[in-house]
Amino acid sequence: MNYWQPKLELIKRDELENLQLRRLKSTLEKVYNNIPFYQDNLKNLEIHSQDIQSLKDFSNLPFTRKVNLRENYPFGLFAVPSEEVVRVHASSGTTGKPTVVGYTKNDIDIWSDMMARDFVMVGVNRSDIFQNAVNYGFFTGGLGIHFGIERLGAMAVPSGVGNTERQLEIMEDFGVTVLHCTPSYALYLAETAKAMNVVDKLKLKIGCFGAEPWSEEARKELEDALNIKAYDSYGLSEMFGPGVGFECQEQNGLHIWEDHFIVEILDKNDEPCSPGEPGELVLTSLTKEVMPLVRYRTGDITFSMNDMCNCGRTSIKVHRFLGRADDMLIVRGINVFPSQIEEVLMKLPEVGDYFRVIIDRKRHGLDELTIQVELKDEVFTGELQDLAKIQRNVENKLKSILNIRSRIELVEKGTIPRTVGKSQKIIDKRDVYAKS
Ligand code: DLL
Repeated sequence: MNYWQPKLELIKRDELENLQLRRLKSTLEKVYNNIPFYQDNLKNLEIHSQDIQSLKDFSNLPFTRKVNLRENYPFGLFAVPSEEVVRVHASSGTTGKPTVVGYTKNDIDIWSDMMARDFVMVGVNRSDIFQNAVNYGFFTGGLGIHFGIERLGAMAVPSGVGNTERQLEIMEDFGVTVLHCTPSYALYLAETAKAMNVVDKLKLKIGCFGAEPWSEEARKELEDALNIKAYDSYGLSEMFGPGVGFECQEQNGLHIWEDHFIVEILDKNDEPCSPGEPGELVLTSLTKEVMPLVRYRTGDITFSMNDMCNCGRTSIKVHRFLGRADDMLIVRGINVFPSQIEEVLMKLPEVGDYFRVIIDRKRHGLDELTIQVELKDEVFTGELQDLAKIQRNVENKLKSILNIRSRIELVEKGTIPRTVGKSQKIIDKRDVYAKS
């Protein structure tokens, strides 16, 4: 089986645009008639759903932001009565109330098919045994992925999070062939599998990793360590959850399903970026019933790739995510993305899989960037001068890419805390100082 929904996955561009326009009109009707936030918003701008006659008119519509979800906590953006809502999920930010999203039975169906599409795309089939090692709760990665596995008809192993050794025991005993978790947890699983000497006993062949940014180097590392093909999976609770974008077997960019979303990538002035030019991904949902969102600013930075994909799927492809607009650190006036740091570090043979960026404002209000880097065990020769050499090398490599000098702190393997879910790679201490 190559495609789950071939008609939609291989749809011609003009047919796709007709479908998008039809679905957009019905989405606008829905939000206009049922959601006070959009009623106010669109009325203020004197926009009526009938005004949208082509996808070009679309750019007149106002944006929706995460803060609008918070302001309407918990159910203020729901377009249907609560009798029709069969599930909610929530995602917690670093501050304030979580954002809550809801689903009708039909929303869950669409989401499950979207996930099944993704899994088939990377070669999963009904005979696979699929371990989902993420949190089953408000996080959409638990039930969202789970329902997709069941929809496809593979065997779901809902191992959840925690107890890494037990996770590996299950993987071995059940003959698990597909693994889904965050890439940072996958690295930890790989590290533990090596220490337990079980890698050769595993039957894994495919890894689907997502929910946080990761690098091409991390992919290589995971593929080698676990003998798998590793695929990037992107999604956000506001747009169902996982499944929105997924790599195909080309492993070169993520397909975003344009029958369900209108995709825009916008620059600093909110103008469309050309292919290859990084900008913020803005999504409009076309099929969601409980919480349709118009021009939602994801905060995620990527760029579109304009070549036709060899897999035959016609939907747009975007490059793996470079980070979030709000992850971008401005250090002494220079923009720094943690993904750039990761890319440099993962290429250095002495460096392990974990790093942490600490940014602080100490002397004379100047920002200082410290990067804690875990070294591989074998690098510790006991000779201080060897460490100093590595430190200088890491510092210079980073300087040449980031254009600012950072302080490198080499630490032993195991020093940086392992996480079962999304990892926290940046510790920004500057606010604390600003307040004091
Ligand atoms: O993380 C949904 C998900 C679950 C995706 C499992 C993939 C796998 P939220 O908790 O709402 O939903 O967080 C969404 O996570 O806006 C991105 O900033 C980030 N993110 C998700 N996937 C990727 C990825 C889930 N593949 C937020 N690469 C998004 C980079 C990602 N960032």
